[in-house]
Amino acid sequence: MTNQRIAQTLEQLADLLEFTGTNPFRLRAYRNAARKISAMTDAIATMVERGDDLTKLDGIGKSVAEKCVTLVEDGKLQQLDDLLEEVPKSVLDMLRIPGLGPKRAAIIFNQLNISTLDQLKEAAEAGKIQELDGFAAKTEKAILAGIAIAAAAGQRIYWSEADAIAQRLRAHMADCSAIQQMEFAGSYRRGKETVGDLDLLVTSDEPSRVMEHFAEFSEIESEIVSGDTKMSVRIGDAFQVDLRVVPDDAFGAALQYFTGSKEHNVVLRGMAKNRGLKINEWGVFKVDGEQETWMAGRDEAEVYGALDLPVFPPEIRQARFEFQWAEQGALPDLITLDDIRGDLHMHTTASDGQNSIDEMAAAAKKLGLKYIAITDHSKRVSMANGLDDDRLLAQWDDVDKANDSIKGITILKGIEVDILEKGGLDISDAVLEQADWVTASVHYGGKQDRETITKRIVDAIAHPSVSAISHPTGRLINQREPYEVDMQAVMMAAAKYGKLLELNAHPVRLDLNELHCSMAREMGVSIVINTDAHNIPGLQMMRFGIKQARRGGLTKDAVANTRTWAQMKKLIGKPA
Ligand code: DGT
Ligand code: CA
Ligand code: CA
Ligand code: ZN
Repeated sequence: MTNQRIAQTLEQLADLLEFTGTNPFRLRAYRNAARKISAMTDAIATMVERGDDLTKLDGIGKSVAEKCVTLVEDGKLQQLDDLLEEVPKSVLDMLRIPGLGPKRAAIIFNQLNISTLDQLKEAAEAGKIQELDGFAAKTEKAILAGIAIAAAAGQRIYWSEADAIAQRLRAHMADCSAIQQMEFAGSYRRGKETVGDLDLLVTSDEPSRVMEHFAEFSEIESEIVSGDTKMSVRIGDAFQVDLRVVPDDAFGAALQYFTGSKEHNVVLRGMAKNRGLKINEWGVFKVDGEQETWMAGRDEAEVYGALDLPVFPPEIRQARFEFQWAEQGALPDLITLDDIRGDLHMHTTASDGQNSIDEMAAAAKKLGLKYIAITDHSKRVSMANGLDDDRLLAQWDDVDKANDSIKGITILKGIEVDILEKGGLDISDAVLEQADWVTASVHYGGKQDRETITKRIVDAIAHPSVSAISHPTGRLINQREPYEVDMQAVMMAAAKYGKLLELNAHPVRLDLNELHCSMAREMGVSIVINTDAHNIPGLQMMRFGIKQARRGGLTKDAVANTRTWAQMKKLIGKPA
C-alpha cells in the first residue's frame, strides 16, 4: 500500500463522513493526516511493518495511526466499505466537484433528491440550486463549471500517477520469463496530462503464462475481462489496465497501433491506402486484389519506414504538426531532461517549503543542475508565510552564505512575487531591482474577468525587473479551470518585452499546455520549465514538464533554462 493510496483513502473517508454529517474535528484530522502522508518520503507501509509508532509523526494521532495499520495489514477499512455501501455511488462524483464539497452535496442530495452529475447539471441549469438555503447564484454557477471537471476527474488519473503504477507493474512483469518484449502504449506513452487507462503490450510465445503472471500483480482488485491473448483488470477504485499479448514479429505494428493517438492512426491508415498498402495492429501489408502480403511490423522503424516516414516520438503523435514536419524533413529534435541546466522556481522553509536553501541546493546539485533560483512567496500569500521586503533582503544574505559554502552550483537570489488583485507587484521596485531572478504569478483573484486578469499579467510582464510569469493560466488539472486570461495577448507581451513564460512541471499544473507551448514556439517566446518544488523530492518533477514540452514540440533551444546562467542572463537582459 503506497502513501498515496493511504492518503486517498483517508480523504475519501473524510468526504463520506462529512457527507453523512460527522463531527468536523475528526474530519480535519483525517484530511491533515492525508496531506502529511502524501508529502512524506518514508513509506508508511514500511514503518508499519517495522512496528514503528506512527503517532510520533507530526500530524498523526491515535485514530489515524490505527487506520494506517489496518490499511497496510488488511488492504482496506471496514468503516469505509460500510460508508460506500450506504452512500450512492454517484454521490462520489458529486463530492469531486470543486466548490461543492460534501456538506453542500448532502443538502442537494437530501433536499432535491439528486444523486447524479446529470441530474445536478439539469437542476443547476434550471436555477433550482440557488433556491436552496445557503446557496447563492454564484455557487450555482461554480457548481455548473465544476461538473465538467468532476466528470473528467472520475475517469482519468494524472500522468504521474499512471507512471507510478506503470513502473511497479513493469517491475512485477520483469520476473516473467515468458516475456520477449514489453512496452506500455496508449496515452501514457504519449505523455498526455491525464491517462484514461494503461495499455500494456507484451510479446510472447506463451500468452497464457504471461497472463497468469500479470493476474498475480498485487494491486489488482478485480478482473474485468480475460481472453486468450487479452486481459483487462481494475487497479484501485476505478483505474483499468489492458494487457495484450502478440507474437514477437508483430511487436512494432502493435506498439504503433496501440500507442495512437487515434487521430494519428487515422492519417496513417489513409496514407497507407493511397500507396496500395494496409496498416493495422498486425503489420503493414501490400494489397493486391484479394491478396495481402505482410511487409513490416517487427519494430516501429520498420512500420513507419514502410510508409517512408520517420519514427515519430510518441509525444507528438497527435495529427497536429507531425506529418507536415515529416514531409518537410524537419522533425524537431525534442528537448530531453538531460538538456536542463537550471531550475528557477522553488520554495524553502522561509515560505511554504519544507527544506532550507542549503538542502535544496545540495539536492539540485546532486541532480546535475548548475544553477537554481530560490523563489519563495511574497507577503500577500500570507497562508504560505510569504516574505516582505525586509525578510527577502535578509534571505538574500543567506543565499550569499549558501553560495560560499556549496561549490559547483550557483544559487540565485529570486522571488515569486505575487501579482496583486488590483494590479502591481507585492515587493517594492527598489528590492526587485536587486534580484537575480524575479518570477511573477497570480495567486488571488483568479476568477476576475478576461480583461482585468489579462491586464494584471501583461503589466507584470512589462515590469522591468520581472523575468518570467509562473504558472500563467493557474489551472489545476482535474481540479480548477484556468483563469480566463487571453494567452495570445500574454504571449504577444512576452515576445515584445523579451520575457519568459513558465511551463510549470508539477503534474497537476503543467501549464502551459501543449497548445500554449506550440503557440510560444511560433511566436518566438522562450519557455522556462521549472519544478516549483516545495521540498527535495519536488525537484524531481522536472521530467513531467519535459514530457509536456515535448508534446508541444519544443526543442532545447526553445527552452531558456537549457542555457548556462551566463547565457540566460543575457537572454533576460541582465548585465553580465
Ligand atoms: P486514454 O486511455 O483515454 O487516456 O487514451 P488512449 O489513447 O490510451 O486510448 P485507448 O486506451 O482507448 O486506446 C489505446 C490506443 O489504441 C489508442 O491511442 C489508439 C488505439 N486504438 C484503440 N481503439 C482504436 C480504434 O478504434 N481505432 C484506431 N485507429 N485506433 C484505436
Ligand atoms: Ca489508454
Ligand atoms: Ca485501453
Ligand atoms: Zn511557487
